[in-house]
Amino acid sequence: MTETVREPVTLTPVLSKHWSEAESWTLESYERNGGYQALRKALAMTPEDVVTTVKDSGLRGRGGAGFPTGLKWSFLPKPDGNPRYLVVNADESEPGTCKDIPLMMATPQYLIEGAIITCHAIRAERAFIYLRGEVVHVYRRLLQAVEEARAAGYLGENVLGSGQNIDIVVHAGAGAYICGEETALLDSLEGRRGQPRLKPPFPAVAGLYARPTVVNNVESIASVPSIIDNGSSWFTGMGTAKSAGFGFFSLSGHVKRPGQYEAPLGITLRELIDMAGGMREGHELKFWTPGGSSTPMFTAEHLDIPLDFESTGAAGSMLGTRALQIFDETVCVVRAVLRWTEFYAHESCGKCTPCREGTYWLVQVLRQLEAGSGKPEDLDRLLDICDNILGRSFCALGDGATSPISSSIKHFKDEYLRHLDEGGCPFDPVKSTLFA
Ligand code: L3W
Ligand code: SF4
Repeated sequence: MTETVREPVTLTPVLSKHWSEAESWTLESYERNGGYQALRKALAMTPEDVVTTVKDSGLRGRGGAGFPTGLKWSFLPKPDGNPRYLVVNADESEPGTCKDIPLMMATPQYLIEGAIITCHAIRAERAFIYLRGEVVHVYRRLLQAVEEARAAGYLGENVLGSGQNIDIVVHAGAGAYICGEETALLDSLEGRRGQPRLKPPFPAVAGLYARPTVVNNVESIASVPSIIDNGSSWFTGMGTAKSAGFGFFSLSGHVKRPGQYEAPLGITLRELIDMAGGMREGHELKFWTPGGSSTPMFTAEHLDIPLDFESTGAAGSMLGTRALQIFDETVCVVRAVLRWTEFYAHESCGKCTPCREGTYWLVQVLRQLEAGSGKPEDLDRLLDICDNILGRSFCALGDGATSPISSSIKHFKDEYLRHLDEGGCPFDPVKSTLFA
């Protein structure tokens, strides 16, 4: 059998290409680097042709679920003269996820231009950017970026003389993880308490104010100008057959150079760790998340899994937001899982019983186990509670809360039992800090 030789993977800086330039966030800098040429090109195309280009590019949602972006746009019913909306999900909150905020801070015009092109494609006159409330610096940056785009004629009435009116509203939420779930986000945007809605109907049919609405992640929309500029085959030339293009891989934790690595989908963690200068000196990889804590954890055995939607799924996890949290051998996996589970219990919106009650009890059992005062049967109890949450919750938050627990018990059962044998945590928390 002949072995397929893989081309060496290199970084593909597109959205991050100009991050190191002075004042990269200004419209002047963006235009100097070719910004808003894609909008001119898109406005000369029919909305249907823009949708087809994005469909052909194979762009899939960069917010975690990987739904095909152009297909989602094509689900909108035919225009009937009533409003329809674009809503950009900028409520970045998944533990470890830190790609949208740097993008909005460094080059917000990618998002603004992408949103205007998307409005043209779906025949919407208004886009909302729903931002996490705590990040006041990003809010200010977006307000400034929208203002600059409006003053230059890219937003407002008669955009670039096209006869179309398109505007953007930046809305800061109150800081709740659940408002990153698209229907809870819509409720929050409408002024209600953010809690998920029953689907269907999907937002594409009945979204904001019950009107057809496209909800897309920041990175998905920011990728649109480059696809229009360079064509769909440029995008499909990167990545894998079913996971096309490039994306941010956010490395955090115990690597020498944590940060954003923009690379083709299908790159492996081994390649990314090499790019990040390796693990911190004298330490080795113990466990990692491919896409935030809601994605089942991997170990050193999974270093060569291509980070694309299909391969991560086949290996028992999911690509998620490509938030690669890297932990070395100094970290107690039980402690990390307890910390994530406390987060889910705190952020559970309380609408459904399996998640509201289940995440509370998961924390109680994990606290006992981590302190060494639990019992061996607590492991089965944890799995049993997970069983009662997974697939029985109203939204993905409940399912996500079970991922770190079930995957850590699968890979590190002995470490849970060691806490019981030793009557406490065998790890020194100081050694796991980045400075130890
Ligand atoms: C019309 C249909 N639209 C699906 C749309 C749907 C949505 C998109 C994906 O969860 C995951 C979650 C997190 N007609 C449709 C349709 N759609 N069928 O497609 O839908 P879905 O339900 O698969 O995903 P979701 O509810 O959006 C997202 C995981 O991503 N995650 C990410 C978290 C990210 C953050 C963040 O900080 N950015 O919170 C991490 O793993 O667990 O599984 O638009 O309407 N027939
Ligand atoms: Fe709310 Fe959790 Fe139920 Fe989602 S799963 S609706 S966050 S209680």
